[in-house]
Amino acid sequence: MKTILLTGFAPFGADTFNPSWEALTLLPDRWSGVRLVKRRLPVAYDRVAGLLAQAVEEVRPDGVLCIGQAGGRTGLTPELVAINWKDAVLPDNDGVQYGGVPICPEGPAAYFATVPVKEMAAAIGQAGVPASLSYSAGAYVCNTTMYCLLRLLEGRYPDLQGGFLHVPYACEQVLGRPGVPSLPLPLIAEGIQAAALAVAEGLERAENRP
Ligand code: PCA
Repeated sequence: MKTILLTGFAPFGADTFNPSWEALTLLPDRWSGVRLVKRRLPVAYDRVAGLLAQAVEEVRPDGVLCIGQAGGRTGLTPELVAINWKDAVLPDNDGVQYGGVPICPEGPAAYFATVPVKEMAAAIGQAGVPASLSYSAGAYVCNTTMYCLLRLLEGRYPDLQGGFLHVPYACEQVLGRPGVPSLPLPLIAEGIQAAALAVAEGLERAENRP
């Protein structure tokens, strides 16, 4: 049985709800031969790397999929790439703000996801949930999280796959904001579940290759 570590975030900015974490609370711990372990991360540039490293060490999963909210997107979007850059007007929940600096001055310019992003987008779509591949995770805390995750895995856990999935607002977040795209939370949860299964199936296929 494959174990996938799923992380979601606390609310940030003007929001009091973050669908990335709330959707994870709707998912089972085991299903379809996959074990899902869930952790909530703070929206904090300087703390996510350490907390992720702790969680990976403790859980020893086969794959890690970090999840965050991308308000304004219309579907779930597996991220292809994380860039070595922090740049956002919005401070994080610790009050830290970066206006264009590298995450890791000695690190590479970018890391590609090692989870199968195209298969994930296809699997989410097949589950009836809007999805497409994204080529930018932005330059706020989610991008930092993805970059630090992939750097951690490359250095210490080269057999482990990692990636990031952005999810849109849940419907309850956009009440009174006509025109802002959203999806029902249970649908976001189904899409995450399909993505996690695609990661686990990809690992199994790779193992069974002659
Ligand atoms: N989304 C933010 C950080 C936390 C979250 O859920 C982002 O896209 O960077």
